[in-house]
Amino acid sequence: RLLELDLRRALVVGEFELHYQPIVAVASRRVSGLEALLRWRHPERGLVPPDAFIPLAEEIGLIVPLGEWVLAQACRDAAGWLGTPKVAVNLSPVQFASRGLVDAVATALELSGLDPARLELEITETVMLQDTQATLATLHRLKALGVRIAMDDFGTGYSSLSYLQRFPFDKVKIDRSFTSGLEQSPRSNAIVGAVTDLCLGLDMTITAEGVETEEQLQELRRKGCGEAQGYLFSKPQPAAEIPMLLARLA
Ligand code: G
Ligand code: G
Ligand code: MN
Ligand code: NA
Repeated sequence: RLLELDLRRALVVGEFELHYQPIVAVASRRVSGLEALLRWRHPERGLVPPDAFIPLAEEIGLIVPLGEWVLAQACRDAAGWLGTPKVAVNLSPVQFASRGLVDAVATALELSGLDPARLELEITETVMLQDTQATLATLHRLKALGVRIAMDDFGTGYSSLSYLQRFPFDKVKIDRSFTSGLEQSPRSNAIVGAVTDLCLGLDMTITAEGVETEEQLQELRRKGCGEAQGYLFSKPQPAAEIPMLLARLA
């Protein structure tokens, strides 16, 4: 279990870093928030993406302390940014189900001084498959802290409209597999339109992920989609680049 040892060591010696990708208001093109995306700066392997180590971190329980580090670091970073953009943090289902999650969020907010309304927690549909009562209780405790909750990768998992009815989401992020078909695929186009209308009706923000072209952005604008995220605006950037990015896109 070489990788396991390596991963535990990485957290201790501080080899993880956060990159950030802007989330932009479709109408104004202003940055409304930034999503924190975890990277591992490995001494020999270089920059390792999360898909390569998060499943193992979940398996060995390291995702809990690692996730706490992400929460604390993202809140600290955001508290120092110019203006008041939100910061979005991805939560693993394992981390979501862990006992200390709500306390970890509260602690990250307290130590950073970040306004809770500027913290957004992204959870996937997998979380909803777990014990509904416990999930609902956790979501309400998080909401009581004043943070926002977003459903990530909407449409790819076991999407059920009942989740939108039962759980207090502030935002839905529609998966990039739908965005990428906006122009060529009438089906993807119809799905994005329907999900946008649904979110508008439920008073939730909708963010289209993976926006890569100006044409996709215009189509999203026509549909009334509130926010967009993707390479059209920026790839995820190291934390140190964010002040300049904010000055440029503000
Ligand atoms: O940035 P990239 O496209 O490589 O991210 C790949 C996946 O890793 C995405 O699905 C994203 O949600 C997930 N991810 C990125 N950062 C974190 C994190 O801090 N915690 C968890 N649990 N998942 C993350
Ligand atoms: O699952 P989640 O939405 O958290 O994952 C976000 C991931 O999507 C990030 O790792 C990021 O690198 C990737 N991503 C962000 N914007 C784009 C885009 O415009 N095109 C593609 N192909 N990937 C993107
Ligand atoms: Mn995400
Ligand atoms: Na996503």
